[in-house]
Amino acid sequence: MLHILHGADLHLDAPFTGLSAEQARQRRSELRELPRRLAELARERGADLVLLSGDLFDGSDPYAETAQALARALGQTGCPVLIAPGNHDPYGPRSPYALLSWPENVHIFRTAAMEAVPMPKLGCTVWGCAFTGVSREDSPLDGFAAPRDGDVHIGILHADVEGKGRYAPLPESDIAASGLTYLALGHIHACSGLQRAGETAWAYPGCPEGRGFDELGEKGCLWVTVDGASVEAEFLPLARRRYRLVEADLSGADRPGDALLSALPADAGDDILRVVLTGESDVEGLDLTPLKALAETKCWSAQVLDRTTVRRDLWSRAEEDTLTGLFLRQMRLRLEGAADEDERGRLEEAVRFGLAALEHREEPMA
Ligand SMILES: [Mn+2]
Repeated sequence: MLHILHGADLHLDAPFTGLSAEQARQRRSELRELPRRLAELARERGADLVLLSGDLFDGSDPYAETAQALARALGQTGCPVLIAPGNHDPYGPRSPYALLSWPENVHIFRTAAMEAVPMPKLGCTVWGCAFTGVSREDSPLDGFAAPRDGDVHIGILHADVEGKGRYAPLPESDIAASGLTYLALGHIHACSGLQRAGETAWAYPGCPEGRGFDELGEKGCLWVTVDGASVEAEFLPLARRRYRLVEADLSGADRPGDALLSALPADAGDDILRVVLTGESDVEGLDLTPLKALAETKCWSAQVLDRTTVRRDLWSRAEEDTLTGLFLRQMRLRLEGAADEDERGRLEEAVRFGLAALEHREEPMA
């Protein structure tokens, strides 16, 4: 049985453009901690292999301390580490992969063609290749087939499955023909979960830390167990901070701050939130600055966006000789006969939805 810790797309030294300069600096230093936590995870769980499928660095010229911290951490995994450089950190004579001295247990793939690294103690062979420039338009597995020699064959690549573009487009048919038991991929930043093409299982772990609101929620790596032909994968969260979207409905709220606070999740202390204010608000020209400060008492960083609509006088058109007028007169009668507050609330909501539908506006948020 083989236990593999599979990570990709760390993007160390990413600029974190959505944050203040101070917070971006803090994020970069937190990101630099990621390899250490990855190594700890490998050691604690007793991994047989660590596979890192490219884009470890955001650019080919990372800070020296970042590359050194990565090399140091990877020396502490207690097992072989294999790296397949990606389009953000291609292998080249001036890349940190060539310039830095890496610990003995770290193997870096250096060629665009597939290279075999036999692991006799583990009864497996790891095949991998590298981006050697910022793009490649061929499939790295074109014509590739691992020998049927009784070994378990594992692959590691930075590639774009079913992609058409410049980042190693990889047809699923090439994966199916590869003879690999597991293919550890990098490039796509959302975790794919375990996929299958023919007899080959493949997966993208996604990036282990989000860098913006297009990389939401829990992020991490994969713990892959290979037992003969059977492959299983477990997602392990690793992100220090999550990006999350939150909606705060201000409808009927006298104090927007209270509505905002009650919408914030209790476990967001370390997270980066985008709070979208919705609903009908009586407050014209909401002041977002104090609301942002208030939100940041419950999370690490917040953006606050105003998407509220100003409350309209619902009944102003009740006397019109139109369908809208008829609808409003009917609803007014029902409201007058409402048995309790609950029913009143539901009817008022029905009026808002009905008006939105009749006027072809977007439905108000319920
Ligand atoms: Mn990437």
